[in-house]
Amino acid sequence: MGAIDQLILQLFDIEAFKFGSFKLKSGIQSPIYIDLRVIISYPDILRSVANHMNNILQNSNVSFNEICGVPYTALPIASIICVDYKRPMLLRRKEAKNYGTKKIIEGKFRPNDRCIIIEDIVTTGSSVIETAESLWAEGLQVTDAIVLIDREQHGEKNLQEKNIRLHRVLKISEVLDCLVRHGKITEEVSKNVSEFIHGNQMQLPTLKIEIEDKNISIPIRQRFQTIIKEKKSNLCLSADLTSLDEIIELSNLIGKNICMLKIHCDILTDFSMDKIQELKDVSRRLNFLLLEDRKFADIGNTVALQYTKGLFQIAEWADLVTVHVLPGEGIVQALEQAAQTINESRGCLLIAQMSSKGALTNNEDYVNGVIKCAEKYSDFVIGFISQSRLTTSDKYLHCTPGVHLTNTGDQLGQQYVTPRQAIDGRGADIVIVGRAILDSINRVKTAEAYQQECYQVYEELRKI
Ligand code: 5BU
Repeated sequence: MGAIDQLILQLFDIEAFKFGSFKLKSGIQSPIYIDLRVIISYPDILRSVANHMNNILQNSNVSFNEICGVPYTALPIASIICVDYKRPMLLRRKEAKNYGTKKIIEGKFRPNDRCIIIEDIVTTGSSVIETAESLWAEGLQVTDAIVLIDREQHGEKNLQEKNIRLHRVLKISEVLDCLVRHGKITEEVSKNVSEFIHGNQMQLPTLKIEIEDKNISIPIRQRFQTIIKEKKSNLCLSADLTSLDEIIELSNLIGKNICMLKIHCDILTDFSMDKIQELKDVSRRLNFLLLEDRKFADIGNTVALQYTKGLFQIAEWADLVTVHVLPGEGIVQALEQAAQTINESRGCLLIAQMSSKGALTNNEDYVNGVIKCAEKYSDFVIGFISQSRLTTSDKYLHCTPGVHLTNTGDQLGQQYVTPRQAIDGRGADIVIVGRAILDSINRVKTAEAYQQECYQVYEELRKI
């Protein structure tokens, strides 16, 4: 008898497969019930399951640094494989702790490490996807998952859509064939189960935000507002670093905490369209917007070229750009027209007031002109860079830079307020933070702290 048949029969003997009529969590009546938790009571079977997974690992040539088991049943299996391969194990908590470190992934790893996921059974693939998403958020690379049984209910396709390859020891159809061949179940039972499986293909309900991401016509304003609410973050990281590689690495780590990443592409020493595409991919995966803080300030014809052409082709990748209205509203008209050649929704933030000492922008006439311009081009202008609340309309997001919890300014005119002062005193919706995070000892922890502080104050005041 082949090793696979042997494993299936062992699982049958310990009643990991039950046939009859079972009510599932979803309320659906199922002719099969698979309970792999029982294997922990049978060390030989546990060993054999791990061996089969080891074979898959060897044959598929998947390289990995760590192994992450999905609680609970897959954890003992993953532990055995980790010991066999002498590789560290990770695990994803079911709930983040609400005390201490709030970590969701336990175990040691480095950003960019490759990690494979081990799961006992896959139906829709949702638990593997959830695990992968938490690992991605920590900057790990996850492309492969190994499972003991694939129920063949669309899990493989759901995983494929997330770029995760599914490797399985057993397919449910193989289990049924084997049990019929060995006289454990009748043809009729097998047919019944097959029909149930085929009739219950479970495409994952696509999250609202994913629909929005894929739907390129979704207005950027709406996407922004959804991101803020769903991620509970109104923090924009100003990633004023000169290496795009470093920004990509950082955004992999901090992306989960921010609603927007702001960059200055003209300070990058390693800019390329390929790399910026990589950053765009991270922004889609971790669900934040990309703002190029270009501060356009020329006549319409020139800015349209600066926006779409040259080395940076900003319009191709930046969801939002910043614009001075100093040259008159033609500048916004030109950018809006240029953005229409792009197949995704684009928008801009008008610079109404600046945070720096002695800024000439900060007079009433100027600011009124900016507001008028926003109203005229309200399909493209989704908000302001400001130091005070300019309008009562919820349509415009007020984004405020010059924020630091412990400093009051720098040597070159920057002036800081705290997140609370920015949101409460100055009416900010979005808080833009740069060096307070970048120069901190632990950027990830500091970003988490700013996210929490900013959103808490925002929630308190705006009662989201
Ligand atoms: P900081 O490190 O938090 O001081 O960085 C602030 C960022 O916001 C930086 O990229 C500035 O270019 C940007 N900024 C600003 O500080 N003040 C303004 O009024 C405007 C932009 Br507009």
